[in-house]
Amino acid sequence: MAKVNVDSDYLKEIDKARRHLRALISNKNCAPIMLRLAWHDAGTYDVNSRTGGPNGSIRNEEEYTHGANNGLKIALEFCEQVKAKCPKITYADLYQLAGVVAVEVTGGPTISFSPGRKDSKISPREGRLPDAKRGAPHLREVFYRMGLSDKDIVALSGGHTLGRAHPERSGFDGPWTKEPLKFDNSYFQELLTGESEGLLKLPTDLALLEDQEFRRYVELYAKDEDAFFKDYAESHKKLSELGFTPPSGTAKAIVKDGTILAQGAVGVAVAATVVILSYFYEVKRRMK
Ligand code: TBV
Repeated sequence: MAKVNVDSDYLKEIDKARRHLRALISNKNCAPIMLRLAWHDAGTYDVNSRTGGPNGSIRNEEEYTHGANNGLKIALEFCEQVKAKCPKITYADLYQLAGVVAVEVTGGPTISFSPGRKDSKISPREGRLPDAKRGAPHLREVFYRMGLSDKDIVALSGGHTLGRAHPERSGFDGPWTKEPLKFDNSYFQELLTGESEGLLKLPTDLALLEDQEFRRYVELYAKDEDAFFKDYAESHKKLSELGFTPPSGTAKAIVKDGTILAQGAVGVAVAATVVILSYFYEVKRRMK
């Protein structure tokens, strides 16, 4: 498929899709499964063969029927409702935007989003996502294959602040935190104290405690939510852009809080000039 033309029309479509996603996610309370969808589309990336990654291939029946993707058909169908209203957006961008919005509307950090991902019809073979029944060496093997680091592993695992496991999907049962629709650092606090009854701990969750390198981050994030939010936003952005280089030299936009303030070369030049002039004006005013 040809490159995605990220022009001002495409940026408008992204903005519209973002607003539809906000409404849909708050209506259906489906932030957790939308985040899981974004992660499972991206998490197949292989840095050496440059295959897999956030390319929308999870929409292929061959891939969404992989065992690790049990239940994600629900999230794919929610996304189809948005695709019907915003047909220009690629599936690859739509699924990643859904993940970013899911974190945002549940109170998590703002994650900067660059559009332009291409769709692929080619699905990787089954077995690239982590197996929840295994330990630290397995986690490292899978995340290093994506080109991600120990810090990314722990920060992204904090995504389990949202949602729950379902017996009919994964065989596990229950939420990780007391408020599974709120994005905060409680996943790490619950992991460390282990006091609350009935909360879920997968073998991969426990691996974060047993491995010294992982545990440093667990302890930091449990006591410092700002540090968690900052690292989470960086790691999530990396995950959402595996194998993707945002196009440059196409339409630029000045975006504040997800809203396009100005777009296109001229719009950006004008907006930048206004910002610079108002700065000088402010300096002059203060000197009086
Ligand atoms: C659900 C597996 C975000 N993740 C989820 C389930 C399981 C795992 C339950 C599925 C179900 O029964 O509905 C078994 N969790 C894992 C595995 C690991 C893990 C294998 C290994 C470390 N998860 C995740 C990342 C992100 C998530 C990177 C997001 C950034 N996963 C996620 C959410 C939900 C699951 C929000 O994987 C809840 C979905 C790194 C819902 O409520 O429907 C953690 C990591 O940790 C692996």
